Amino acid sequence: MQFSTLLYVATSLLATASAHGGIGKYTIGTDVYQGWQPYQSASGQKSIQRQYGSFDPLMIPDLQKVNIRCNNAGALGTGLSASVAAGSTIKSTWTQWTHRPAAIMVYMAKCPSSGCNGWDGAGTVWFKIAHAGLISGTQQAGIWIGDQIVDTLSWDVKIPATLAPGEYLIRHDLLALHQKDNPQFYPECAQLIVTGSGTSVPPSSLLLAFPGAYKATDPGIAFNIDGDAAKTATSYPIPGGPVWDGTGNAPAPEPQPEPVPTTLATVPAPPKPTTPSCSPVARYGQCGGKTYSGCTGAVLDLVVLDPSGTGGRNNNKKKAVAKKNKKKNKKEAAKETDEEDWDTWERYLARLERGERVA
Ligand SMILES: [Cu+2]
Repeated sequence: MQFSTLLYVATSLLATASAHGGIGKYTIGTDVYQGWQPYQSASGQKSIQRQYGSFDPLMIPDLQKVNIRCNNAGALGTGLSASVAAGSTIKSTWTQWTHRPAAIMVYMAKCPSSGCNGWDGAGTVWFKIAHAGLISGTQQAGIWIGDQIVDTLSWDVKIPATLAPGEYLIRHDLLALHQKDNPQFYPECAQLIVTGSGTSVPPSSLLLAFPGAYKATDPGIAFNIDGDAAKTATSYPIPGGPVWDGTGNAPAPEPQPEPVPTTLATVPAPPKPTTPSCSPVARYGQCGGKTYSGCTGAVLDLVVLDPSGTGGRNNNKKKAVAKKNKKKNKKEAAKETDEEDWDTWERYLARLERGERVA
């Protein structure tokens, strides 16, 4: 074998070994974060991305292994994290990608208070923040998000604007579907420090575990792109459940206000108060002079407030009382001339009874 042939074979083997793909860098604003370099020595490498071994895919049997989480056997961080504001965009750039029929899923997981670097992402802690699959056309002949990634080698994902700040892992997962019933998974994780004033975390019903989130029987995983159904189907069921919409539980729920009725028909009218909000005072009791500061409610039964006229009966009653008082006053005044002051007081009260304004 000639040297040139040997070189060709060697180059082909290397190309085969490193076909497929992996994220090589993350760009946040103007900051570029180098990804893990699986074909360079692990010694001394530092990256926001978790260590992984190659651009080779994980397969169906790996769905039950810890490798499916971050494409390693639990290797932890190398001390670096990228700061990113909630609501901003992370651009992932793949070193290479070759499979056009492919979906992408992106998840995050809140790291414990000790931070991400020493945490392996175990538990039902992952929530999906973005995904894409079949863009247009049929499964077999249409345009997939994988086409875009082959063409541009990049994809943007937005950190939910409402997400509570803190340390998170982010997990990108490309799913190649070009081989019938043999899906290939390409997950990688990176460490983030999310900033901002958001208060939301996803509801527990949306949280997933890796391994566990994917099953071999999921319709998007038990998938035959060569089958008859793929010739006509114009949508693709992306694995891993729905994307969190950014609303949901606050980490430390605030006390909730009283529920507001939404349907009048189901809400009885509030009962009328059985006691006035201001305790009535004895009749005339409020006439204590300028300094009086007590309840003024009792005066209402003296002043005519009856625009409809239906209270005429009460008016007649008051007039009768006043007349009686007047007659009584005359009689008493004749007998007791020294009670003039008292008479003045009685007349004052009578004017009040008639609803006249008195100084
Ligand atoms: Cu591949």
